[in-house]
Amino acid sequence: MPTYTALQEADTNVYNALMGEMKRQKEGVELIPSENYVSPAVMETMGTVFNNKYSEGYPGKRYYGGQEYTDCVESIAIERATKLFRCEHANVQPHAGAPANVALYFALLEPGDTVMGMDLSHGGHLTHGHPVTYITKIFNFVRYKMKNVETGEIDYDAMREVALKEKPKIILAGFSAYPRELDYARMQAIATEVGAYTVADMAHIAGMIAGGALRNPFDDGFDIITTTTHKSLRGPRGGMILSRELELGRKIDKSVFPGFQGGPIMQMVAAKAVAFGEALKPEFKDYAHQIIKNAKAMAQHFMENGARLITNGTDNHMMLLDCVTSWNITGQEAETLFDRIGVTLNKNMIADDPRKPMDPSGIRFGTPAITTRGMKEDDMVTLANFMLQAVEKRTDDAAIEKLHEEVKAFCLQFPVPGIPS
Ligand code: DSN
Repeated sequence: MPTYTALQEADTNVYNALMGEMKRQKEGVELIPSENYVSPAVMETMGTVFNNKYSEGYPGKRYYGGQEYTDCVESIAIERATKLFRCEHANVQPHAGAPANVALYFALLEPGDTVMGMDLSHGGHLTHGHPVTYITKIFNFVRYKMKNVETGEIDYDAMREVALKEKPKIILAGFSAYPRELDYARMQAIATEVGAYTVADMAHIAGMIAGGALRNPFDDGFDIITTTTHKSLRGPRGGMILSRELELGRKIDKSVFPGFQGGPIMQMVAAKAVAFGEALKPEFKDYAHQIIKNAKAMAQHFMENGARLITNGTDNHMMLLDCVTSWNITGQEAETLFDRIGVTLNKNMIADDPRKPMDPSGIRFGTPAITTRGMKEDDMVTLANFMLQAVEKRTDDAAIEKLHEEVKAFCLQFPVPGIPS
């Protein structure tokens, strides 16, 4: 475990903040579905001298000298990523998920071209065409939604109709707040009919796909997958673009660099290599399946106790709970209440939410991080009960403080990788 003695000597303020954050992570429950805890090996790699190197270009074709070892780690990352997701090409340089998506659009589209993605109000992501993003000044976005909010079924007939009319160049599968599986084969069939590329933004579910617990869109003929590497995939903070075929991958390489980004963040590329190596191990399969078992157990317990979950359950790692209908409190009030007992999650819009994004009706939470800590189905029931008790006793400060102590004692039984107990 790192000791951080150099940091302590050099900068007390940052050192103290780091110690506070380590304590917070150790003593609290992390339920934000896009967060996770990396292994000590991944963490160590992020803080290495690869930080000191500029490496514009790709292995074997760089603009600066001294690339013997950067070429080595980037090649390992690429080789492992393509093996993990069963595809021909990987670009491991995107700094994060949003830049990966933007670089992808510029690789495949001309200004004015159309992309069809999931409506943000039904779980899509900002980079799939929300008007607040600059990409909507350049490309045209059309949307699809759920047909049935009670089951989460996507309206594939409407998707086809819009696709036939609008002729999108990309049909985009993927979400940041949707708890069900998508029918990739059906989307691929629509894309084939209208001559569109198929792209899956699997940022949230990459770990479950890598571990074989969710379907791999490439198996249904998808052209491209974009992802972050730090969510369920349990790697360093960053992005990646995978292509089923090499030729498309070459276009994407040009778009990422020099089209969109400058030098790659090479310590993160090295850490991606380490994380992908971990994800190729058999125990990662167990982890991926356990994430979903845990989410289903937690969803079931909330529903048995009268909570309204959007789509009435989950197929993946994530749940969306309608706090207004379930508990007569807003999503913001729920987020603040759970913070007080050491449970971290995020307020979130629910499908067709009448409220505003900063004050929505729901919360979003999930299981990748707590599964990394070794929690199982029984522990999901314990955690859900802590949360249900907090809702019930929310006006009683002493009861909330007592619950906080109980949550802390519970958490300390499950070590966080890389943080001394
Ligand atoms: N911020 C990520 C999430 O939490 O879903 C998506 O960009």
